[in-house]
Amino acid sequence: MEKWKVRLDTTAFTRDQFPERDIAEFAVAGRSNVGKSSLVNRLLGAKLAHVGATPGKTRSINFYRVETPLGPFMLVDLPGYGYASRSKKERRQWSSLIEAYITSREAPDLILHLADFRHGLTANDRELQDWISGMGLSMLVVFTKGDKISKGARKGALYKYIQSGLKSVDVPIVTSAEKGDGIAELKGFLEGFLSTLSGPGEN
Ligand SMILES: Nc1nc2c(ncn2[C@@H]2O[C@H](COP(=O)(O)OP(=O)(O)OP(=O)(O)O)[C@@H](O)[C@H]2O)c(=O)[nH]1
Ligand SMILES: [Mg+2]
Repeated sequence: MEKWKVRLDTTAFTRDQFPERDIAEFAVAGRSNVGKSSLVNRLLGAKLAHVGATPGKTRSINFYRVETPLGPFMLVDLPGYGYASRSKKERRQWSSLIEAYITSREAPDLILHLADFRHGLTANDRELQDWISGMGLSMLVVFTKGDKISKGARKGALYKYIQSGLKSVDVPIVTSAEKGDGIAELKGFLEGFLSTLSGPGEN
């Protein structure tokens, strides 16, 4: 697999700062602290996104432009949801920014829905899944922090989560941003997905 070339394209705090939607776009969504920015860094092979030990690290929407042998795409790191101890006003601002991102311009081609492999999908995650799928958008569930579960127990845990019902265009990928597990698989999936997208505006 060839290396991807990446750069931070745009940091948006308001809807008028979103870049034009002229290439494929994949967004990374999930609860606060689930490991979105860590996965973005690991996937892109660069320490571009800020990672934090306390939830609520990423407050802006960050657009990373990625060049691959199959064409360019934008990888979008979203702020996390479900962090209860923020003020109500702040939580509203976040969800309205994310809603604006999804609805005010052409929606992303795929949403990577990240969930902590130790917990599976929470009530908040299910709300997100219902909302996204209700709009007819595609999601791939990606489990994070896979290193926290012993290798022998991973298959069983994955099976249990699939059984409990989740919306995903393919079998969820179990990753570890820390150890690198599942990263090549996710890269391969995204390249495959990219190659299925076509039409005016793409590439
Ligand atoms: N063990 C382990 N820890 C991880 C992994 N990925 C992320 N973390 C840790 O989880 C914490 C949160 O990581 P972030 O990448 O900042 O999470 P985020 O989802 O971007 O968080 P917000 O921006 O606040 O929504 C950090 O302390 C990371 O070091 C992983 O694969 N394994
Ligand atoms: Mg983050």
